[in-house]
Amino acid sequence: MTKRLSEATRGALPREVAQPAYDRAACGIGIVHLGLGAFHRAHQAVYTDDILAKHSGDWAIHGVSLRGPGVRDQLAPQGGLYTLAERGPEGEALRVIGAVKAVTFAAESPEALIQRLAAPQTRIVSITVTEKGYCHDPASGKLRPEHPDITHDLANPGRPRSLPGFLLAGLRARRAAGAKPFTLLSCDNLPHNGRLLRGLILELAALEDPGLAAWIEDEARFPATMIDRIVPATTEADRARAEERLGLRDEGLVVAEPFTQWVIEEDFADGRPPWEEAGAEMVRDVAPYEEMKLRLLNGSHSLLAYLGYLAGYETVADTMADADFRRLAKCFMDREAGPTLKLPAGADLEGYKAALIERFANPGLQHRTWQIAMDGSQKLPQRLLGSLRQRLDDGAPIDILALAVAAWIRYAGGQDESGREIDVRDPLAARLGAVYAAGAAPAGIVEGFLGISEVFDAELAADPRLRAAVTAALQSLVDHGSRATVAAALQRLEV
Ligand code: CS2
Repeated sequence: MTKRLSEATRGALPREVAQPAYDRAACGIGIVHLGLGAFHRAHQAVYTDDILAKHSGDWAIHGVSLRGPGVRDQLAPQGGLYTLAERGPEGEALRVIGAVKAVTFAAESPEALIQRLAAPQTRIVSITVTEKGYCHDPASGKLRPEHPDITHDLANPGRPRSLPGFLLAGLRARRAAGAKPFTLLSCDNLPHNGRLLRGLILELAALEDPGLAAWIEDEARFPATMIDRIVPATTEADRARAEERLGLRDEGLVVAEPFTQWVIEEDFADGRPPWEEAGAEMVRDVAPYEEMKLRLLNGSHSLLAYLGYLAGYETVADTMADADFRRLAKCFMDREAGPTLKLPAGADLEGYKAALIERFANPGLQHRTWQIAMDGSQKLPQRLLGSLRQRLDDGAPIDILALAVAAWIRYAGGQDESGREIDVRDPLAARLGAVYAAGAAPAGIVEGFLGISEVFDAELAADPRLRAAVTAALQSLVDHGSRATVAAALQRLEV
């Protein structure tokens, strides 16, 4: 059996594989990261690795999984080391990342995690737990006190389960120790992620102890971020291919596109690594960057994922290889999502959109439409519904936005175009399926979906233009399928 990647074996890596040239042992842990998925390992951890390579310093990462022991089992035996495979149209570059020094699974010892959060050395707690990890209502941005993990955490504040519960426990322990709070750095694809997280923590704290809530309000910092890099889930085929090149087995491998971007609000409670030296952009207001990214990149991604999946395409690159779908994505950005944006100063909108088309088409990435289709109920509001609301306010056409919503509904119904079952992953999956089944015909189905208040606010739900456009699109998807519907939409739009 091939040996595992680790400090002891990495000396044997081939020369073409980059690896940490700094003394990992000398770097103390200053960041706790909650949600140690592939995205963090291919994004923030890489920026931090660059900084450690330049300056050393106490900014190494303690990575924590909240959901299961899998990542811990992949990384702990490797001393936190893993490989980043950067795949562009021209090939693949491999680099071993050393920034993650400790890896744990929260549920195994919640007390130990709280202690780590409370330790004065912990200056930043960064977060990538995906949309659903925030235990909030996506349409309103408010905490769901009835969420099972939140009720659990209110009853067991010393042994929490949820992201807000752990953050609050860490803050509580720091306050008790007379220390200042850490900075809470949300790196999830949520609108105003810093402000959103702050609101949720304050709501939870207020339910427990108004004094704690007031202290957090005054002292804690929640900078917003815009994060961008396409990082598909790693497959066994990826690991086998890397093993051939590395000569070592790496269970923690992550695969990403070459592009990466990180925009961070300059608002930290207790220092930060000089991430700008690794290419991050430090700004006063992240909102225009974030909106541009969520509405163009993620909006098109969801559009392509639902329509592409229904059309039988396995990956985004496969979907983009179909000229009609590519034109639809371009038209979506040009005519519907793009015009809603307040652009960041100096932004090159045309260049950005053109780059997105190329990034989606990257044949080196096997980004499954099914993966992006996941958790639609949590994603739609910021990706599509913000643009929709604005277009409706402006009296502007919403054809493609409505088609995207209809494709999500069709997908969430749980059966593909050949009648095969779809493995719909979504916290609301059971309800979505039931609403679809109860609707019988498209008008009734759309009526039912618009009534899901976690996704559609009352104003959107009541808009007759939205209802009519989504119903017509769903009717076409049901009667003619995704490909024919896309072709007809392009014809109508004269693209
Ligand atoms: C994707 C994102 O899975 C998804 O829903 O749209 O993960 C996307 O790849 C990233 O946001 C790109 O930065």
